[in-house]
Amino acid sequence: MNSLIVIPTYNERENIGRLIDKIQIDASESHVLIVDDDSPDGTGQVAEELRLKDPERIFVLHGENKDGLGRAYVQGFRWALQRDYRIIVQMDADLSHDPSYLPRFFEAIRDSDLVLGSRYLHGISVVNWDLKRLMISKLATLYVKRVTGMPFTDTTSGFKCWRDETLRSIKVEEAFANGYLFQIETTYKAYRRGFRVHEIPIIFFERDRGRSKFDFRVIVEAIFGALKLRLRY
Ligand SMILES: Nc1nc2c(ncn2[C@@H]2O[C@H](COP(=O)(O)OP(=O)(O)O)[C@@H](O)[C@H]2O)c(=O)[nH]1
Ligand SMILES: [Mg+2]
Repeated sequence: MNSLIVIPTYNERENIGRLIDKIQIDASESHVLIVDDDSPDGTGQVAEELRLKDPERIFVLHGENKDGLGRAYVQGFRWALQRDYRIIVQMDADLSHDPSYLPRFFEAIRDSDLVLGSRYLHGISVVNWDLKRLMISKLATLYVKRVTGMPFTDTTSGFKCWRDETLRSIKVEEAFANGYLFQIETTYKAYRRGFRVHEIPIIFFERDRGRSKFDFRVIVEAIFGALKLRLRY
């Protein structure tokens, strides 16, 4: 199986090495693409050092500006689709997404076109979030379900596994959104085209190092954007 794990990074110097070590154990066959946006903390250099240690498996793209998560993923997916990867995973760099779930994604993608890692499939599986953050995320999910009609329990999760043909078919390079809305947009396009989208349960661990980049603006973008998606696709 020809798989690539795409990891966007912005100021993840303390996390990226630990994550790559874990991926090495849990998905030793997979290639990894780090997409760094010229992080001021030097994540890009750390990524280069990791690449030099294992140049057949680890690749790095360096963006010039912090253009947001959606744009970083579009760059990474384009790179993947220009090569012959059949399975493409997206995950955060901050260890919120545990690589030990990767084998389950690879298993589930055998009879799916897109697999979503869900924090809400069996109750609430989030570690170390305060009540405010949890409420925002849960309400956002309910709202998105209502507006878009998607039946999934977690539409803003960033731990996902794609078949290459699904990404090609939804024309992922034309995705307009950033932040959480990027996750909603790409899943919605796959859902609307009738692809088989399945959820598997994951436990999400809030980062213990570095800082979250998401703020109020990203949430507002997602609220209005979900309506826009419904009108556009
Ligand atoms: N390349 C790139 N990565 C980003 C950007 N914004 C966030 N990320 C990465 O996207 C992932 C999720 O971001 P994070 O701040 O942890 O969001 P949260 O988990 O929702 O709090 C992390 O790996 C970040 O380093 C960006 O503008 N460019
Ligand atoms: Mg995070």
